[in-house]
Amino acid sequence: MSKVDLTQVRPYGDTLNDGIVQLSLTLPLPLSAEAQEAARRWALQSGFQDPKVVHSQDLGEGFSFFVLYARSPVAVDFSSIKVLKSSHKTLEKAEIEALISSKLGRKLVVVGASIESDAHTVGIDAIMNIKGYNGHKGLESYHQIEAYNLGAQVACEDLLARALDVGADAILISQVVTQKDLHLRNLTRMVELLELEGVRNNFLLIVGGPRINYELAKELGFDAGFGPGTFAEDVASFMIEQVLINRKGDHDV
Ligand code: B12
Repeated sequence: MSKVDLTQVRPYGDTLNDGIVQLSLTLPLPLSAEAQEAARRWALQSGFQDPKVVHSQDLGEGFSFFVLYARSPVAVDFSSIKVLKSSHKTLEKAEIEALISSKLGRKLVVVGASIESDAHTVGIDAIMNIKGYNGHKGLESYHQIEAYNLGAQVACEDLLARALDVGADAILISQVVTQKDLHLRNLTRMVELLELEGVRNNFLLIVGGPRINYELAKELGFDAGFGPGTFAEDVASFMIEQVLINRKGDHDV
C-alpha cells in the first residue's frame, strides 16, 4: 500500500488520492431533469470536478434532494493541524466510582437539562438516564453520583436555581437545535446568568449536542463540550478529574 503524504491529504473514493467525494444537498425546486442539472452545476460552480447526480428524490412542497459524486482538487496539510481538545482520559464506570469514593469522599452532584426552547431530550437522557445509551449506563446508575435530570425546555434561571439548591458540582446542558445559531444564544445566556449572579466558578459548566465540540464550548465560556458518540463515562471522567484538580469538594469532605 502506498504511503499517505500527511502534508497533502485528499479524499479517498476508489483509489488513493483520487479526491472523490459524495455530496448531498437539497434544492428549493420540484424534482425534474432541470433540477438535477441545477444540482450538477451547483457542484461544478462550487469547485468540484466531474460532478454526477447518482440519486435524486422529490421531497414534496417544491423541494428535491440529491446525492452526487464529484472530485475535489483540494488537499489539506494534516501535519499542521492542531485542535483544542480536552486532555482528560476516559475511565471505566467502576474506576470512576472508585475514584469518587476514595478521592472525593462524597457523592458528585450533577444537574442537567436541555435549556430554553430546545425540546430534544434524547441526548441528555443518553448521558443521564439510568439505562444510558448504546450499552453505556447513564449517570443515574452511578452509586457515587447524585444526578438530577430536569428534562427539556428548562429556563436558564430554573436550572441555576436547582443547581444552587442541591449544591451541584456540575451543570450539564444539552443543545440540539442550531437553527439560526439559537444554541449559541441560549448557551451565552447561561454563561451570562452565572456571571451576573457571581457563581460561574461554583460549577463545572458542560455542554453537549450534535453540533458541539470542545473548542466551541471553551469559546462560549464553558469548561468542556461533548459531541456525537459521547457516553456517560466520558463526561463523568472529565468531571471527577476537574473536581479533584479544583479541590472543589474539600470543604464537604
Ligand atoms: C427526535 C427528534 C425530535 C423529537 C425530539 C423528542 C425528544 N424527546 O427528544 C421532536 C419530534 C420533538 C423534535 C422536534 C423538533 N426538531 Co428534531 N429531531 C429529532 C431527531 C430525529 C433525533 C435527535 C436525537 O434524538 N438524536 C439522538 C441523540 C442520542 O443524539 P444527540 O442529541 O446528538 O446526543 C448525543 C451527543 O450529541 C451528546 N450529547 C447531547 N446532549 C448532551 C449533553 C451533555 C451534557 C453531554 C455531555 C453530551 C450530550 O451525547 C449524546 C449521546 O452520544 C433529529 C435528527 C437526527 N437524526 O439527529 C431531529 C433534529 C435535531 N430536529 C430538528 C428540528 C429542526 C426540530 C424542530 C425545530 C422541528 C420543527 N420545525 O418543529 C423541533 C424543535 C422542537 C424544539 N422546541 O426543540 C433538526 C435540527 C436542525 C438544526 N440545524 O438545528 C434535526 C437535526 C432534524 C433535521 N435534519 O432537520 N425533534
